[in-house]
Amino acid sequence: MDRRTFNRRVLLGGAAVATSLSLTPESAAGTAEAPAGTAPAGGEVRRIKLYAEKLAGGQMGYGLEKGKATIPGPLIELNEGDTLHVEFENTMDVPVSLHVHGLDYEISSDGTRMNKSDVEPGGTRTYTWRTHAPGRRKDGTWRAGSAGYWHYHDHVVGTEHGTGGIRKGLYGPVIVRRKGDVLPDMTYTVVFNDMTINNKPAHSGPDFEATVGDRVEFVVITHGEYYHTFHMHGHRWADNRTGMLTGPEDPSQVIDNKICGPADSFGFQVIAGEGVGAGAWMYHCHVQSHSDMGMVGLFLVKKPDGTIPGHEPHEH
Ligand SMILES: [Cu+2]
Repeated sequence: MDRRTFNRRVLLGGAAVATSLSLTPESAAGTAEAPAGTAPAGGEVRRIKLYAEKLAGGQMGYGLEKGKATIPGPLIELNEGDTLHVEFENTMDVPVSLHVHGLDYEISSDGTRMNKSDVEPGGTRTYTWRTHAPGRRKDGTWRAGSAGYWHYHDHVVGTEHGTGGIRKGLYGPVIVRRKGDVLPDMTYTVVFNDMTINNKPAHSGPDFEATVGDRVEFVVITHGEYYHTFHMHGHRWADNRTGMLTGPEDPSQVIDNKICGPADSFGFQVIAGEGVGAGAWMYHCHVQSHSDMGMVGLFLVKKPDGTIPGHEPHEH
């Protein structure tokens, strides 16, 4: 089997998510084929190209191809043990960088001006990110694995902390999966950035679509000046690494609302419409003034025939 098919979305041959990244491994040494629907063992070396670009309206974004930058930037998925080389090109007229949270990297991949790891206009630099599985240290203490919902962002535009770059849209999600993790049918990213969601104007979403029964993964990230609370109507998740309970005795709290401060990130999976059915389910920041100011979008859960009861599509 083609090693690129580690992603169930690819295995199933459909419902691929545009922002999902199917990474090309250079080496599959030491890995075992995993059953469909679960992540295989890690340990692959992968390589991608990433571009920083100017977008309309003074915004900026990351993209996997020239002219295809998006806000948020592309989802980067890895398995614990993988190494990723990101060949990063700056197509803009100001220095920019790539700084990741949660993963292992040497100081030369820090993505800060202080460590001379930013990229001048027109320049290229390879950032190397590594990940690892949990394990015991020699002293017997436990070292956490890399698995989690993480993110990357610029660290140099505007200020030496990338305040201007982040504000303009230079951020994106990273998911590191553990062997055996359940894979979703689709993944959506919600970034509370100052008073926007994904840098969109207030009261304009973004909206996310699914069909009843789909396994939908959400990655939630905050950037900017404010604390926010992510709330979704009709759906709940577990407040742990995966957002899923491991069994009926799993002590993780089940929640439908979670605080997310600047540079925090978390993720979870839901079964769309489980127990509640199709509908235009709101998600929003639950700080009341923030909801009122438009930090709201819709989780549009369709019936199998494509309709959504009680919902007239409209600009909101
Ligand atoms: Cu808020």
